Amino acid sequence: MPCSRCGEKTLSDIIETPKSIDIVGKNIADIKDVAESIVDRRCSCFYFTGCGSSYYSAMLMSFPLQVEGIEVYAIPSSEIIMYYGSRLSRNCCLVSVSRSGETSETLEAMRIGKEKGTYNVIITINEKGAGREYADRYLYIDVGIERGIVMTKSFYSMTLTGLILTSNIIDIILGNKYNMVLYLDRLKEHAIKIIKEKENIFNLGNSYVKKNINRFIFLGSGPSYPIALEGSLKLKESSYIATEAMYALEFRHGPIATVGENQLIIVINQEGKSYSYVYRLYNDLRAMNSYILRLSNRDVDENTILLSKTGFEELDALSAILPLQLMAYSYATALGLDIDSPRNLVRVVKYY
Ligand code: F1P
Repeated sequence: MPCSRCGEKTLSDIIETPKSIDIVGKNIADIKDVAESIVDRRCSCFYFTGCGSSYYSAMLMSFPLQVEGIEVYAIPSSEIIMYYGSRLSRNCCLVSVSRSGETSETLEAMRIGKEKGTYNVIITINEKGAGREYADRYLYIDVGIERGIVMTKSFYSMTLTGLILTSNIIDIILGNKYNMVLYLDRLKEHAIKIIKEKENIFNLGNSYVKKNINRFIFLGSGPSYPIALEGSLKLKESSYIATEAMYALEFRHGPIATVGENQLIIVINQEGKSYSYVYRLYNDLRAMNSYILRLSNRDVDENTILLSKTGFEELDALSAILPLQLMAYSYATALGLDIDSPRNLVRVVKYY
């Protein structure tokens, strides 16, 4: 039975995304200053870390640094504690992502880094997080509290902050000029349009419940793989159903056997190096009559939700999370579940 007042807090967080983009834009000078401090520190290796959604945020923001001569790793905080801590050194920069700035694994990863001499940066929306104790730079983005438990505007704004940070590092090192102000305008335009037309996405979520679809496979490539992971987690943590995410073309190697089941395949197909390969997979899957939803900024058909077209692939990939958050909200609500207080979830995980 659909739940009328369920998810109001989470929906209001999601609807604040355009305002959050503006607030990140107001922090560009601070972000640039942190980028300069990282370059001055001459970090030759970068570790990006976090937990849950914040780990996926860390994955995406690390992408622009995947260039010649820079060692980049995106690893969950727990794995740094258990396996990778010994590899941290003063040559490394550790960028931690944490909405609360209080998650125990992330704080411990930062402590280990500090002990090993890493240059520690944390990106957070909590002004007074415990992470301050271990941080050389504390990148606080004042988007306001997140009322819901699952991460929505915090994911978007921390990831955007991290992408501005890493693209600035590349700017300084390689002289690649990014027009971030123009990109943010286009990103905001897209967010406003998606929110204005949110009923279309709500109708999709409701239709999936009506069709008894309770298996979802999210496909993404390059910078949209972390978004596939986050979209899958959003649905899983709010509706408790079987969802999974994988690199798009990996679907051909086994999981394609599931085509024919009552499932939805969600293909994130942003313009960029992977575009034509993923578009071919999408068309092959359509020919196999699978339920499929595409998110793209090119070759838009009736089955495609529009992505932003900033010309910066990582940002266009990030733009996909907004419709996926709205879909998770509508699907949970149509099931009569309250995404504002998902079963077993806590706002801050303080134990491991
Ligand atoms: C990370 C996290 C979220 C998750 C839930 C509990 O928190 O695990 O990813 O969705 O809200 O907290 P944080 O380190 O970003 O505060």
